[in-house]
Amino acid sequence: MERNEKYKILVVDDHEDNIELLRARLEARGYEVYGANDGQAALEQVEHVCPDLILLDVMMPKMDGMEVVRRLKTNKNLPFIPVIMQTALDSTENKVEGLDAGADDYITKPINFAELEARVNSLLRIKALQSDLAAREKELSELNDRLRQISLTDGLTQVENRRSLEERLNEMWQHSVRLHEPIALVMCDIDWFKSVNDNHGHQAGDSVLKEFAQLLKAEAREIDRVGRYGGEEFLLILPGTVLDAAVTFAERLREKVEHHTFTYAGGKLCRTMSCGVAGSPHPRVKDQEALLKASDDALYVAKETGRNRVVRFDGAEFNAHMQGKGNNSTDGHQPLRKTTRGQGPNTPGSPPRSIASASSPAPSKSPSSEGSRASTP
Ligand code: GH3
Ligand code: MG
Ligand code: MG
Repeated sequence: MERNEKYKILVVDDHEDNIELLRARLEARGYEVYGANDGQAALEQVEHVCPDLILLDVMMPKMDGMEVVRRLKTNKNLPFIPVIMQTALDSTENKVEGLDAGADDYITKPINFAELEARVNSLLRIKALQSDLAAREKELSELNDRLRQISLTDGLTQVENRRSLEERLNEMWQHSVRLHEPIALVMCDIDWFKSVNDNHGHQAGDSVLKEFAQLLKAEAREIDRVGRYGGEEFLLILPGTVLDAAVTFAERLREKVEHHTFTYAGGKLCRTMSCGVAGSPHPRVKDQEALLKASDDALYVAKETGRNRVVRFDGAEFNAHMQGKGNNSTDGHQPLRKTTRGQGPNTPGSPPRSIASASSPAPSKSPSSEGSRASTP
């Protein structure tokens, strides 16, 4: 492996003469040499200079070489540093003990320098391969993180995508159950969005979606999750929030959107949104699927009752509408057909049904009046 820096070798020996002898030889071969006279000094040098290889004497007073290698090899904060034990005892037992303690090789004193050089070179080659491998692993792990990030982000709006929302909801639901904390959902859908595409082009539609996502994000708290659940449908997960507070929040969002002017290349336009809000604890919300469905059902009612409005799951208006429909089974097992949303009397082009109560905001204008609301700068 090509490398510009010199390799750093730490020589550990309680005899200064031995260190100097090896220093002269190794420096002549182009290595940068550091010395330490005892085990403790060796460990300190390792922290300071982080050597590429250690030549370690076994027999030393206080802390012997075996203990030094044991400590080095069990220190998880250190990279791989090859250790060659140098021992005067040419006994198999001694070599085995050194290798067991974590040494990578051994050499017997008196040192044959040609042999030492060959062992040093071979271990430095392994070390270089190791470093290369570690760098690749790091790169791969960063790439994996990036891929995961991409897989959880909506490409167009850069907010979380449906998969991410479902993962987060799952986690947050478990958390809320464990800690007996409330949790709420706001399901939002842009009203008459199709007509943005139809009247101003798909790119204008894309611009509106991006701006809409940022608008929701700006209003949400740091701990809330905001994501794109489907085409022009967005979900907010509000942990630690009771249903009443979530309805108030959704109403504020609805007003923001109503008064916002969306900009696209070539013009400006306004849009409204409808929201369905559900929360837990609630006697009819037993799990996260039921919570999600409750918010979706409430959104359905918001669409059916005029759009540009916030409907609370299991509120008076919700229940009246469901009874009128002959469908009050919202316990999470009988889904309302999504396809009914935006159809029937509210088919784009026809005015929305105006059965909103007096206290409700004015129903959103139908796309038939779009021309007057979209302006060109
Ligand atoms: P409603 O008030 O009932 O929600 O009416 P709507 O027109 O908003 O709803 P509808 O379901 O009829 O149409 C949704 C449209 O959203 C249709 C689809 O082409 C468009 N859409 C979905 N995803 C994208 C997107 O990524 N970009 C653009 N430009 N349009 C999209
Ligand atoms: Mg819509
Ligand atoms: Mg929709």
